[in-house]
Amino acid sequence: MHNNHLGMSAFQRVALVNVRLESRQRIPVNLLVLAACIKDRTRVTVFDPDPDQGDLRGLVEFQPDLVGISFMTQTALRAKELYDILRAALPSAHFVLGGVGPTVEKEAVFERFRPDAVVVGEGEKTLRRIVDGEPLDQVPGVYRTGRPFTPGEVIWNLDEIPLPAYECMPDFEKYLCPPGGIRGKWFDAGTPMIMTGRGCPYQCTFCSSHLMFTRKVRRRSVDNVLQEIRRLRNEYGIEAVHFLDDTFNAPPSWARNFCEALLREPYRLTWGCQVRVNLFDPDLARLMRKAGCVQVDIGVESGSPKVLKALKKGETPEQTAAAFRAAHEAGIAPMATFLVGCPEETMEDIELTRQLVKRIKPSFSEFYFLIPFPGSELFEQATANGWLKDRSYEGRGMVDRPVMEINFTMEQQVEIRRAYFQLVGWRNLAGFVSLNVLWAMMKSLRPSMVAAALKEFWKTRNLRDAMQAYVHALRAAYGRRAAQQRSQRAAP
Ligand code: B12
Ligand code: SF4
Repeated sequence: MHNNHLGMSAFQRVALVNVRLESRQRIPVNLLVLAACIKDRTRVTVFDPDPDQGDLRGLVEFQPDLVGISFMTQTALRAKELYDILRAALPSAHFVLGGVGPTVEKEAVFERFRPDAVVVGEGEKTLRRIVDGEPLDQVPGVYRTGRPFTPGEVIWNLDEIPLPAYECMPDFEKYLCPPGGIRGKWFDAGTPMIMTGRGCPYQCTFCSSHLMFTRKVRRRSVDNVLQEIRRLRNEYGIEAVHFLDDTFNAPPSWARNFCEALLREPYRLTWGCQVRVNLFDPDLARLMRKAGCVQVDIGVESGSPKVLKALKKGETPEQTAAAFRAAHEAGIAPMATFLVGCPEETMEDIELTRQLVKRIKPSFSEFYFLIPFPGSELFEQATANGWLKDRSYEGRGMVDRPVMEINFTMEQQVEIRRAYFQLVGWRNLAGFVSLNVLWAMMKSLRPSMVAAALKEFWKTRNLRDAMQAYVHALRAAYGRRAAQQRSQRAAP
């Protein structure tokens, strides 16, 4: 039986591990921030194992005495696999689990994994206290079955949180790779993500964000965010970023102040973010465009007022139409996400959504099946009404098939989604593969990438594997380039 008490001693080597299902890589900003909080106390490294490569050697060779694993509900199964492998390979290490997955299901996760601790909520202060060797029962935010639980401290002043410690990720430069996360554009150094705030005051029934960040909006100071941007530019040559806040324009005054401050900076930055339509207007759109915003992602969900009400979205189709108009007119590409299989949704509501799609002309549209994540109001409704038919979404990442039956069968939902995608087919293609991207792709092609792809195809006769080999070679080439440029910048 593993010792479930960490005792008073501090840890010498901490590994923070991200769990992902796709070979597509995104900088694990949350873990880099956590690393920044403890790097003055211990040696810390952030790992982001590629599920397709399956190589955990670097992590095991690091010989951590504390392993922190981060996952969401939809990556929980992969997290358990990784946990079992690492626990066997590192028998004397201690294990803590954190992230939205453990936070919304702390009891079940503790029972399933039996770790030393589950960290509930924001991890910065809790992890620091664990690393300092405080007895676990005294650390707020630590959950263990059968022990008293005190919620962790909310960090009200976000400027207290240090900037992400990119240097704690051994192959960080590999993440600075084109095309980046802004559709239809190509950035040689990729598009790192920045979080400028936490907390959202809205009540959407499918959302569990408040369990992590509360319903009170907290924003970093504009200057604090600019420091992160300047560092990314000066050290890594970044030209574009993506803001991953739930709602970038809450409150709109913060977004305005940020844009005005950005315009006073001596460089130009290209960026994208997520906005709510009820807080977006033509003036803000124009100002954001002037400050470099080229893409806004908008959770439209439905074209039916009745469905929006059932989801407690707090927005109307009219507001959505006005916001899309404002974005198009300002020259910002508005991207839309919609939900399929909502409560109270009938064929008339689907028709209203189709009409709205035609009216607002999103530059790119995505259609998701509605998933009831634990901790959300929808999850309670789904359980109470017997809507949930399939819980396997815990292992599947991007959710590609329905899991509930409310008014439509699974087959009908698949058909509805297919018809939606048909409606936006060309527009989606144009939003994604612009001439600019095609030209940049051609220019970036290197014989080594083509050779890697051909070799893999020869071996497996599988086009997907060949594409993946190409992408790995591309990342490696850009990673080497970014590392080289970084050392040149650092040289006196
Ligand atoms: C950016 C984002 C994405 C991005 C990138 C995700 C990524 N892995 O980097 C993309 C677009 C890919 C994405 C996709 C999806 N996402 Co998403 N996403 C977010 C978003 C907006 C921000 C995530 C983030 O970086 N937050 C900032 C950091 C600082 O917070 P954090 O990760 O929670 O970390 C803190 C704590 O959790 C804790 N912590 C985290 N890890 C660890 C580890 C240890 C050891 C410790 C001690 C502490 C700790 O400390 C951190 C600092 O305080 C959140 C909403 C949100 N507000 O968080 C949704 C969210 C995480 N996504 C969600 C969902 C549902 C999805 C999708 C399933 C959507 C879909 N329908 O396909 C997919 C699934 C992707 C996948 N393969 O897993 C849900 C998750 C619900 C759940 N129960 O799991 C959220 C909460 C949104 C919501 N409204 O409900 N997402
Ligand atoms: S879905 Fe977005 S707007 Fe709605 S409550 Fe969650 S974070 Fe807020």
